[in-house]
Amino acid sequence: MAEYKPPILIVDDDKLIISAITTMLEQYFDIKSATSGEQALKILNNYKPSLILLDITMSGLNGFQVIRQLRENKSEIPVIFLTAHSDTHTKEVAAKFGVLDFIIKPFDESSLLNCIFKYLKPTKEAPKMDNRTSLLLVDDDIMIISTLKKILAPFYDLSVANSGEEALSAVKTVRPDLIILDITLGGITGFDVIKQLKVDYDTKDIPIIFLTSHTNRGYEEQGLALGAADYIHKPFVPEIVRLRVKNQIHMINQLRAIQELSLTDTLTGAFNRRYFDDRLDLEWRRAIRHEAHIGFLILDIDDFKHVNDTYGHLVGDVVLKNLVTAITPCISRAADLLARWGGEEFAVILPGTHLTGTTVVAERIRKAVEGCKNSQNYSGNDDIYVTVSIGVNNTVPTTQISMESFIYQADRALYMAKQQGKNRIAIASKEW
Ligand code: GH3
Ligand code: MG
Ligand code: MG
Repeated sequence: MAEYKPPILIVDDDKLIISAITTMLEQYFDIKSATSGEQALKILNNYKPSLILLDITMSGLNGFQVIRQLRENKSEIPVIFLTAHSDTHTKEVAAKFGVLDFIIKPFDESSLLNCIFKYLKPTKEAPKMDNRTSLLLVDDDIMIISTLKKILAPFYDLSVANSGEEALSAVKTVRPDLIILDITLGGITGFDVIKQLKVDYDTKDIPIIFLTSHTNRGYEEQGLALGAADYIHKPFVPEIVRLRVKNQIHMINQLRAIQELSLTDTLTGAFNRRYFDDRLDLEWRRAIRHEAHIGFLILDIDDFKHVNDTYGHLVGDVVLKNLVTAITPCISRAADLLARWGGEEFAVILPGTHLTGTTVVAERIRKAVEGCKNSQNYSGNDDIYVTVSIGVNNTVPTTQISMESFIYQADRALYMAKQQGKNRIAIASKEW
């Protein structure tokens, strides 16, 4: 298999340097270049390299201005400065904006490669950039942030907050998978931050690692009692921090895999009854709060017993799987939900949908099933077609209406559809 070449952006106003670096690196990396700071920022609008090699002295926007702008735009792409000399000011700016390293001009191929390889190497496979794990680093000490960035930037998407207040607002926008949190910050403390995050349904499960110079036992006990996943003392050994973060991320990923398994029906891949019950409950209460409509369908395969009796249960299973594949495109909104209700029955929740819309979706599903030949995963000679009957219900829930009676009405409508000849939809009456 071909190696994955991580993307690098070279920014230098000297075309000869760009061409020299490109020649040295193109064997290992996917190179793009910009000959000015302005051009670099434009490219970075819709290009996310794994690393930027950034010249400092350029006409127009210089390297300092480029990195300042990037960080102001919340971009934490790792940067290495290309420079003829690294004076005190350069070092200060580098520390402030978390620059990984310096490559001092003039350089030769091996020093360039050695420096870059410390942070970035070609890999066997492309990393899954879409679902890269994101970390939020919270510390008011820029040196700590800079050290953390060096060890973590190659593996995770990083965001930074310099105060507790900033952290709380960043959590809302970034939705980090893990937070590394200092305790003593300028305003509210890390303890205040964790307390607030733990009482919010959306943030209570984000693991938090305290990284603090408070080494006394009381603090550590308090941190862990508040629900922190781990507690690390400053000064810290960078590699230990990286490994502890890695362990936490490993645990989160396992937990997510288990959660996903526990929510889906193994045969069809649709959501299972347990998840359905939770979501219906949630959507019902949400609809009460917003005085919004909720649409509900219950569908049952017609004469499914006949399919099993004629072709066997395994083919019956294939039909169930194909049914889910056929129905899935019929429900398009993000909040819509299809679940296996049990056996050969399925249910659909359509939050925020009026009766007309609910009926349209029901009819669309009925047609899609009717037209599905079930040739997928089936190699027999017969064309197997099935149909469904669908009970439709819709209401604007209030505290006076019970969810159970709402479901019962849909079930009655389904029974009517069967009575009236199957392969049809029937709408529930409020009188039932
Ligand atoms: P109706 O039109 O009245 O709904 O008739 P029907 O034959 O579909 O209904 P009935 O309730 O008599 O039979 C349901 C059938 O669904 C019988 C049962 O074996 C089958 N079934 C339920 N779950 C599964 C499953 O997971 N796999 C297979 N292959 N069959 C299933
Ligand atoms: Mg049934
Ligand atoms: Mg049936």
